[in-house]
Amino acid sequence: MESVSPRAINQMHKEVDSQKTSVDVVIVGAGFAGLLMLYQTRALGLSARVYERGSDVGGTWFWNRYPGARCDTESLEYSYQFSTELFREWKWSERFATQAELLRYAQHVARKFDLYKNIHLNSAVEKSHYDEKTRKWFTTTSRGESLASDFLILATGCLSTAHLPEIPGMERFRGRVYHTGNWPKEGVDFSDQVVGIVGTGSSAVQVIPTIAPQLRHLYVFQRTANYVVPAWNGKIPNDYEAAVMADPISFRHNNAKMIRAHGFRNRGKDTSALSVSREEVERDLERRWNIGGLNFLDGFNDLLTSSEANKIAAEFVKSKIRKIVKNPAVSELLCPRHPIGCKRVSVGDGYYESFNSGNVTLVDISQSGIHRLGEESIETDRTSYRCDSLIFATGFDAMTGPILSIQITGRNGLTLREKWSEGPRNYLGLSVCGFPNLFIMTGPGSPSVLTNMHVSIDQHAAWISRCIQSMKLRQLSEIEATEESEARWIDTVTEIASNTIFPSCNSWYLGANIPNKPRMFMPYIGFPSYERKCREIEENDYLGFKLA
Ligand code: N01
Repeated sequence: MESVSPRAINQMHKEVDSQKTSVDVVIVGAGFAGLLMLYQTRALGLSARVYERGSDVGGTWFWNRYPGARCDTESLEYSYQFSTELFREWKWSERFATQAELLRYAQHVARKFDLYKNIHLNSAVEKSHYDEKTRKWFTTTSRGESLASDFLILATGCLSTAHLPEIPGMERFRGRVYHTGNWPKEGVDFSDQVVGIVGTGSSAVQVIPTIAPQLRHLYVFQRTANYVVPAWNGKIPNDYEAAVMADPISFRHNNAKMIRAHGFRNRGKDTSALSVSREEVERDLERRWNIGGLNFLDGFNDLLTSSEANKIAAEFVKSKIRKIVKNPAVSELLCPRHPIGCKRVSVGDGYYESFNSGNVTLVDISQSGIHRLGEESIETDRTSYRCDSLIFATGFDAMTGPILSIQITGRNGLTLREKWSEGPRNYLGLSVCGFPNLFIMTGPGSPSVLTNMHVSIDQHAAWISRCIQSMKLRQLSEIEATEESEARWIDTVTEIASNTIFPSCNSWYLGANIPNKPRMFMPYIGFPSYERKCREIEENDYLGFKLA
């Protein structure tokens, strides 16, 4: 009998899939969330199609290819755990994985579970509207494809709409301009160039020490100084890896008990930093500084809720900056003025050290910003800096940007953009009143960006698929949040945040980095309580939802 290659089988599957005019589920995005959602829906015997704007899977790790890009959550935690076989077979080469390794991992998962056959690449979803008569979503893409589905699931990512600020003279600049969130696939050779980088958030913190050694000069334009803790990246210790692999289920279960769903092994005490001596708090901070990573603020239970306790941690990091950076004027400029943690703390090695190098200049633009771009320069109110290339590490229209870039129309012709004109109102972050059978993965209103994304993705994929399964079994065709449950949920998210230091500065969590974006604290703080609430709602026949 003639054998057929796996590639040919995949192609045949794809052709069959392409001829469909209706499926159970359309999923937007083939990042880690979209891939798992596809896997879960198929496991239930449902038909599904994923549309992905990129030319491959991977989402964040497909687009963010800038020099030095790597994850700030530890590899063993930042990986899928739905399959123990997958978990054990993939060997991470470092404690914090690089973008390239994370992309290879996403591709491996898509191949291993035969997911590519239902993924249409290079297909950006432009519009989707709900038809109340047929109770179906109709989705169209940039390639002119259109498909009806019972459910629409947005797995569009939280940090996937790059924000390029409007600066006068942008069109005049003759050199190359890059954004970290949209980096060219082929890479960039900056050898011997003079480069200007705008922004000092997590992306810049990784770019700066990586490219500085190859440049003639680097100008760093800083509007707000940033807290950066070390990663101390390196190989994963064999004994630690072996212990995790011996019992992945407990590993996962324990991490999910943490507020940010990671770092159980470095958990702190459930006591106030103000209930012990300052020396004891500083000893713990020193220990955590030497461990490296995002659990730096986990030592006590009020470093993110009491401004007095927070100040101890903030001062600790500033004392480190003053020790590392030799020029006192530069180190003062690098010392942040806001509470630590209200903007995401960055993790990276060698950032502050870069400013000791003769070819790196910190330019303070906190008072008057960038005035304009010249043909070959960036200009502030005082000085013009000649640059060959510019890197904008200016962040993203976070959480809502990727969702609202699609024209989504629900009941009575209401668009999601109109519905969210004053902020992303929803229930559990999962569902929006007026938009039946639409689910959002790790969106605003859910713990999302304040957690290990893999744990949140896993919880959402499982909850959504159980919900769809239950509806199919009960022959229900509509599920939708009520207006009251939505209002109560937004109050809950806001109230929890108001008891912390999070809303106290202009962060992207609040939408404050995007001109004219409505201010609303978007993530729900506390993975364990969120998970519990979702479970209770499900056990109470989807309390707060209308079912039909
Ligand atoms: O973006 P950001 P990012 N003129 O928004 C400045 C994740 N991530 O891409 O603070 C001048 O944090 C802005 O200044 P200010 C992580 O969750 C993770 O770095 O608004 N400057 C800020 O300094 C992270 O939090 C990893 O005053 C302007 C910078 O640009 C999130 O992605 C790696 C400006 C933007 O910082 C976003 O990080 C990378 C303007 N007009 C990213 N507009 C890891 O896992 C903005 N800025 C390690």
